[in-house]
Amino acid sequence: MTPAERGLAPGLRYFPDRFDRAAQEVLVAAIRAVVAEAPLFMPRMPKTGKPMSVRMTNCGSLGWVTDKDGGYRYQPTHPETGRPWPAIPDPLLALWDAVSGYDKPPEACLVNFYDPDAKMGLHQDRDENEFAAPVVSVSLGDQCLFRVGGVSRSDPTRSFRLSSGDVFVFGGESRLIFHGVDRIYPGTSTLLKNGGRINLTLRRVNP
Ligand code: MD3
Ligand code: FE
Repeated sequence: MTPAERGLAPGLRYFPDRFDRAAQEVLVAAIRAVVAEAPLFMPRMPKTGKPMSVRMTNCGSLGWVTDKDGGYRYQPTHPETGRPWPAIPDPLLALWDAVSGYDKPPEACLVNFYDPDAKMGLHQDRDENEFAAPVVSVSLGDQCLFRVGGVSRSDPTRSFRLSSGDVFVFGGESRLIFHGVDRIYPGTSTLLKNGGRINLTLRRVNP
């Protein structure tokens, strides 16, 4: 069932298998090059310093980071190397142009890497200064159980499986919905040599 068929909020668009296998392999190679330049780091929750189970890096002029003392934020440099983030790979810029409906390019591409036991709790993405731009998400590797709700935490949620190559666009009334990743299904893709899942999210931070 598609998100629309499940009655999901307007503004959410789903492009199953937007990237075919060959295009997924090109993306993975590009992301490996990003990770070589900007190593995955372990994000920590504000105040408690509790590590998240997802490892992260970024490309683009800004990257999303979080640590105990600084909290959630976007910054132009890697938190450990201090170097600028690498450029966003061309196929992702082309995807943004094709599906975002927004006239300026994305500033940030957050790269989330999930081991088989990683997950991400229900949350909103609200660290950006521009909510008129959508968030565009690309899934690569193992399938996951993705959950989306409404704009209030207490709104009912629905779950569905995301597969490698799938693209979601969260715009309009869906831009501030709660969402999370409840589990990874190990061994459901041969794309990544050592398994796991990569999620890429393209974001416009400033209007
Ligand atoms: C709905 N990532 O990085 S992607 C995140 O699969 C994040 O790694 C998840 O949530 C992942 O913040 C989910 C789907 C997604 C991303 C951003 C959204 C859904 C969204 C922003 C607004 C609404
Ligand atoms: Fe999110």
